[in-house]
Amino acid sequence: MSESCKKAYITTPIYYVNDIPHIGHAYTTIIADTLARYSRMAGLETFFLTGTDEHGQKIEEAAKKRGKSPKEYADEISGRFKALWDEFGISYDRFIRTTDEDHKLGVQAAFKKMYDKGDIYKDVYRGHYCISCEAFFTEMQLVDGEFCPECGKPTQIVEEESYFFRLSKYQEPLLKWYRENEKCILPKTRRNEVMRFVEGGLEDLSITRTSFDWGIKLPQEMNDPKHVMYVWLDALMNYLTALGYGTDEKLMDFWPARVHLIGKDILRFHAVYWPAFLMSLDLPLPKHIAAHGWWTRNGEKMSKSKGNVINPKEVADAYGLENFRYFMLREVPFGGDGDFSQKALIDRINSDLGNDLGNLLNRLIGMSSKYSDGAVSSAKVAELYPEELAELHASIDWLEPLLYEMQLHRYLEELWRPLSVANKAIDRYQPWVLMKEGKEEQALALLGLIANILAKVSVMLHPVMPQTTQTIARALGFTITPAAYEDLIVRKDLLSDFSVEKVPPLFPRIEEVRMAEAAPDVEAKQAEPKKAEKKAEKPIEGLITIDQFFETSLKVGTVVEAEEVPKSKKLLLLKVDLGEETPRQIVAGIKEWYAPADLLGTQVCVVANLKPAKLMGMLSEGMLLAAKDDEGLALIRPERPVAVGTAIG
Ligand code: ME8
Repeated sequence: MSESCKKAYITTPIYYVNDIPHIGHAYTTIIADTLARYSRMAGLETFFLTGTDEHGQKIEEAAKKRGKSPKEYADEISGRFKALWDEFGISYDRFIRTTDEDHKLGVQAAFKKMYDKGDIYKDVYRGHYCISCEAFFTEMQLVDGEFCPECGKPTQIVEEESYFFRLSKYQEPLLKWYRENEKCILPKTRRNEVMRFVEGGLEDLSITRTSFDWGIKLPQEMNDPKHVMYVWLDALMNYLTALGYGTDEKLMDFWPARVHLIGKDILRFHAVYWPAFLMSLDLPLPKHIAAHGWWTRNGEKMSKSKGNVINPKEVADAYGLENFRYFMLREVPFGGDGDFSQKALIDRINSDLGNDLGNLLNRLIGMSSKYSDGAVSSAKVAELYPEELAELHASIDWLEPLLYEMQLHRYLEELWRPLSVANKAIDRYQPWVLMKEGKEEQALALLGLIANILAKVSVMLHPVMPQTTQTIARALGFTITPAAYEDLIVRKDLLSDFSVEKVPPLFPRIEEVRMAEAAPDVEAKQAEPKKAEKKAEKPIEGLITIDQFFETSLKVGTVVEAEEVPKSKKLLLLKVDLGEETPRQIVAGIKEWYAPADLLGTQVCVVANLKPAKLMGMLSEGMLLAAKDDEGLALIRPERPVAVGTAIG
């Protein structure tokens, strides 16, 4: 682990209990879980915190609507978050609730400390308040003089006695912190945004309310019982109280946090208010505040009223929890917004996971059982395949910094490079040919290379797909542990000799969408049809559904053998490697346009699930895709070489 400290404290936001968990919450939590798992595997003492944010007017009102007390209501929704994270195997060390007793005491202790220091004073507040966002806005920030710039709901003018935090005092220290710590806010573009905001001037912040009850009271010795704390002061403090701040401080040596993971919606609170509170408490500032982008569905914000909220459990049940984890991290560059699409998820499962990773393992299992009765050795790998091994280790060296910069999609992209090295090595050296030619040592060392690639990729993929990677490791005779990380990744050792254990296919191909599409969007239907919809007045005939399309399995393969069919003017007999145990035999009517020698080693696109047929007495197990015009026939080929067996779609 290159970041020096031996402890890592990783947090998610604590989620409001006025909403049920959806894929946005799951996204943040899964990223944080991945970082925590990596950090533990890399030998760091790790503390991973998540939880729920339960005070404030919004929750008080939501509870009232349901005829419940705020606490009863908070218990119910908080329980749902916790149950989901437990079901998802989220490896949190504490699930904090802002209604926890030690949290309340810690917040009061912090308030007292800031007050004694002179950073909190009493005055009268008059401002525009949005209940939904629990935030005040200036006249200038309001939309049309009334509506909240964040959520669009009407704001209220609130005038009340309030305690204020001297935020203005921290304007310069904050700017200094941003300037001196290039990576304090990630992605870096967000740091610029925050700096512009702070340079615009900071006003003191109202941090107590008298207009509602459901919150933490001021410390008793302040003798001012009508005030409760502003929810954001209460909520942000969870990052400290979870470590025992103000009560039993035995975990405080985890502070400062390695990373506060958040969505971009709450950046201002974390990147401006929070460090200012910490400075006031004389505590060090977090190393990183990392803000990811927003998940939408069909380009729209998800909301309960639109009925388009995606339930993460439904996705996990339909497509597999770990596949879903991989997809979320791989699909969208960290910081950018992403639109959830089942088609994109299916593509990632079938292509990245099924073809690139799963097939490679199947090929190793198949070939090793055929050539060496399952025995695999690393003994000759370094000597016979030094370039491939160097490429593998070069990719791995890149990975950790990518993780620390929250470039999770690039981390996974880079991690797939060694898989492509392995798939290409098989195509290039063709172990079945080596075996035929009696070059057994080379063939078996190639299997050793593939096993080591799979092993190291599994270790680095482990934090994202904890169980699947243990299954791969089991097939390769080891278990993923911090010790295995140390050996295979840090010391770059190779696997000890082992006998391959056959495991069932890890990523069975998914042919069709498995979840119902979003319920009709009532609001959108009532709105003006969009331009694109207007254009599509005349329906295109013969349309098929995505399910129908996926009924055809199209794959890329490499021609490994080609010869003419005797006595036929039209036919060539081909063997095409589709990443399966043995190449497919395909009889293709392309002899008029292609000579066998031109085809050898080139890639073609194959209909892979066609019923086998006999042509001139020869079995044909697929069909090549081609286009024919006046000038003749042209085979359809990928624009660049891709791994054999890659699905087209
Ligand atoms: O803001 N896409 O809680 P919250 C991506 N209690 N991420 C999303 C998302 C989406 N569509 N929707 C929600 C609060 N999130 C406060 C936090 S912390 C001291 C207090 C995720 O329930 C994302 O992480 O509104 C976002 O920042 C968080 O949920 C907001 O959760």
